[in-house]
Order: sequence, then C-alpha cells, then structure tokens
Amino acid sequence: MAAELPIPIYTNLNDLYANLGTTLNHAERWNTLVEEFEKRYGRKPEYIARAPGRINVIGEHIDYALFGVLPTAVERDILIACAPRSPAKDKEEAYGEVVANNTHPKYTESQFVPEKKAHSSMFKGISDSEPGEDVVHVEQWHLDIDTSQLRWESYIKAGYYGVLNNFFAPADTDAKPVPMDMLVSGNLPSGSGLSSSAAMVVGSTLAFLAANGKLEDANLTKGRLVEIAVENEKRVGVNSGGMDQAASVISQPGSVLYITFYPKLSATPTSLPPRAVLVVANSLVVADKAVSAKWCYNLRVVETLVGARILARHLGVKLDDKEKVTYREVVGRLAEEKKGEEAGKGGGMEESRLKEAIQLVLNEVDHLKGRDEKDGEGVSMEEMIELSGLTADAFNELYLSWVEVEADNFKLYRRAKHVLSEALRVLEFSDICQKGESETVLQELGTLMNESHKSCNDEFDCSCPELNELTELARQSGAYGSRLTGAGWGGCCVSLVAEDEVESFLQKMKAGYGRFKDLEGEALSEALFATRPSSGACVFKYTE
Ligand code: NG1
Repeated sequence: MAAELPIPIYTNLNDLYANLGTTLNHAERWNTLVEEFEKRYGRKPEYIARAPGRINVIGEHIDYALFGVLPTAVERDILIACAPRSPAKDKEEAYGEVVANNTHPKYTESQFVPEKKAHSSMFKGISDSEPGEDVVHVEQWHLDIDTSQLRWESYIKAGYYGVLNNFFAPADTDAKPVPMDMLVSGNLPSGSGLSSSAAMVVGSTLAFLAANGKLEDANLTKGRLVEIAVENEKRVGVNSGGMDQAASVISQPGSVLYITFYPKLSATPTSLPPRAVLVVANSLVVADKAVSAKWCYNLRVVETLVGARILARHLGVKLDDKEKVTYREVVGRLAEEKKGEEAGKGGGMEESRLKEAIQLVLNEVDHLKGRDEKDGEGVSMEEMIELSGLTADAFNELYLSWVEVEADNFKLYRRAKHVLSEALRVLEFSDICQKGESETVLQELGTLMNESHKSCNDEFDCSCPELNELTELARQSGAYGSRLTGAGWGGCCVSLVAEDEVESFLQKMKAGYGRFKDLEGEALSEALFATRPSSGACVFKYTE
C-alpha cells in the first residue's frame, strides 16, 4: 500500500526524478539553492526536503463527505535546504533555534526558538471510586504562530510543531532538537489552488525530521507523515479535508492517486494513459477562501453534512443525535459495509456494491427539497431543522456551533446531487484508466471532467465566469475535457490534452484568454503550464 511506504531518501537527482529530461529541467534550481545556502550560512546544506503542489484531476468537494478523490502531485514544488548547527556549549536555550530564510526577496528572515510550556489539563478521577477532576500540569512545546495575518514562516513553524510534539517528548530533558539553518525556495504560485500551503507544511515537517535524525524512525510511513501534516496545517488556521497533504506526500510519477479517507486513509496509484498530459491554467481570479468561507466553503460543508443526516433518516439508516454523519458513511451503512475490512477502492466493500449504494442514495435526493421548492432554490433554516428531526438547540450545537455560515436558503438537494454524482464519476474515471491507451479512453475521461465541471457550476455553485470561460476555451482549443480544480470560486482549471497537441493548445489558450495576453516569460509559465503526474515528497541527502 502506497501510504505504508517509508519516505524516500535520495542522494542522486536522477533517481529522484526518475527521468533524465526532468532532472535537467530542475538541476539548475537545485544548484542555485545550494550556492545561495552556502553564501548565507557559510557551509553546504546537509538535506533538501522537496514537497510538490497538487492538482485534483476529479473529485471536487467530496473529500469532506469522505468519498475518494483523484489528485496528483505536480512537478512544481517547494524545496527546503537545511543543515543543523552545533549549539554553543554555554547557550542551552539555543537548542532548537531556527534561522529561516526564503530565496524570494519579499519574504524576510525569521528566527525562532521553541519553548516548553506548562499546560494545565483536567483529567477525570483515575478510578470510578474517585470521582471528580484533577488538574494535571503537563509540558508541551510551544511556538508563536500569528494566524491573524498570512506570514510565510507560519507554515515553517507549523511543520516544526508536529515534529516537536510527535518526536521530542517535552518531559524528556535529553530530548533536544538541534539548532538549524534553512533556506526555502518555491516555484508554486501561492493562492491559486495548487496547494502551496500543504507543500510548505509537508516540506518543513520533512526538513525538521531530517535535520534531527528522525527520518529513519520505524513508524514514519508516508501515511503517518500525511496525518502529522494535516494536524500541522490546522495550526495555521486551515481545516482541510486531507486531500492536499496526501497528494503532496504519496503521489507517484505517471499516476493519479485514488485517495480514500474511509474507513481509513488509503492511496492507490492509478495510471493515466501515456499520451495524457494535464495542463493547468490559472484564471487569475484570486478566491479569498478565508473571507468567503461563511457563504462558500464552510457553508458547503454544513449543507453537505445536514443533507446526509436527512437522507439517512429517510432511508432508515441508524445514526445517533450527536453524530455528524457524512454521505460516505450513510452509503456504507445502507450497504451494510463491514468495519475493519481491508480498505480498497470500495473501502470496506466491493467497488460494484459501493457504486450501487451511492446510486441508491442519489435516487432519493428529491427528498431534500423543501415543501414548495421547484428549481433547487433551497430550504429555509426553519425547514432544514424540521427535516433534520432535531430540536433547534440540538441542531445548532451539532451543525452550527463550530463554524460560521451565512445564507437565506440552504441548497441541500443540489449539493447532494453534486456530491453523489461526483463520487460516482471518480470511480468511473479510475475504472476507465484501467482500460489503457486509446482515443476512446481519452475522450471518455475528458467527458467525465466536463461533467464534473458542469456539476460544480450548476449544482455546487463553486465556479465563476472566468473559470467557465477558461474551461470552454480549453475544450475549443483541443482538450478532451476541462474542469476547475481545487475549491473553485477562482484559481485554476485542469485540462486533459494529448501529448502531441500540447504546444498548439498552450498557444491557443494564451491567445484566447484576455488575462494571459500581456503575460510573458516566468509570469506566463506560472499561469499556464503542462505537467504530468509527478512524484511525492522526499528528502535529498548531501553526501559531500
Ligand atoms: P484548495 O482550496 O484548492 O486547497 C480545498 C480543500 C480540499 C478540498 C477542496 C475541494 C483546503 C486546504 N483544502 O482545496 O480539502 O475540499 O477544497 O475539493 O481547504
């Protein structure tokens, strides 16, 4: 299983990229980073951690419903060069001190030292005969992370946190993280839906593990690194579904990754036809996800969860009043999925049964319409609470106490149509990939991508006019299919293009999209580029 493999450590770039052409494309950037590190710190780095960004080929807004998704790493990445320093003997407090720099001039130097802080926890009495609560003082590692503003070093600190709290027991006085110097260089455009933040956190986690000699830890699998990175990213204030970190860590060249989150994290590489190239085009519309979360991302999460509860009740699926059941769990319970079975493509059941069960739930989505709802305009808060079968207090506690949402109507029916049909498209897409290479295969994959985009636009309302224009232009310019990738409301689209068509496709896209016309050189290649499924995160170890 891909998630159970160890983190790869390379001493040769050729092995890392597994392709001479790709190695040559990237070698200069690696050399420049090493030279720059030497200039700043007076010695060579000992390690370079690499973590790529990702695109989602298909399966949008369904990771938080716990359905499988099909992302892959892109070639663009974050590189973090680092080397431990010997701590001065008389400077005990310098253990763990970090000097972090970034090759991008807009990001200034940052220095920080983790502290051990006493943390008070309330524990229940140890035995039943000793009721009550005891206050226990435990030490925890602490680093200041300012989540009120976007700072590049917050992602570095977030990675450090996970390494400290998972690999250096605070109570152990001998457990001392090394002081270290690091230099970060990235060619992933930020804020464009390619998950540069997940790449930063994964890269930073790996750099701290490497410098502290923890990479060979027997329990450190790729899956474990994903779990730590998801936890770490929450420290920067993002509650993501897990897709981005899994894609950055587990991806393999030439394959998209079928990632499931239920019953447990599992990742199955699925080969794309050899002629298939993915082209990323940035709409250059910046979606400020944090600001719009209450009527966009977070609202979709709530609409999806409430819809799952209402359909579960309608279908007679068992659930308790305090459970935020997801659509994937409803589907599993309906099909009497066995817990603890080996997670494969169908999770705890055969793939064909999973598809049937999703279709069964999809057939019932009309039940999510309000009394007078005709065109999918949604239901009021009062009607939604009534349909959920909960009291207003219980509903608020379960669905609204942890997240801020704002809406007049809740579009439960249309959201369900998207989520369930998209889950089926993902399974279909990966089945078609098994058929190998042919024109028909490429066309069928493209059709699924187009349907996915239509569903994102029509049912999930997560596209925008520019993304619709760009995906339409891509289809007219020769793509088999094109769809928005990532959360949407701006950011990038991904198109499936035949290898021999890529050059003319890129030209047509540049000429056809107004916002590309004035872009040249690096600015253009950041906004419009071809990529193949690339390898996941790794560490390069310097041997001389
Ligand atoms: P972006 O915003 O593209 O990184 C977000 C979520 C994903 C997933 C997609 C929609 C974060 C960090 N990531 O992706 O988990 O839900 O939207 O498919 O919020």
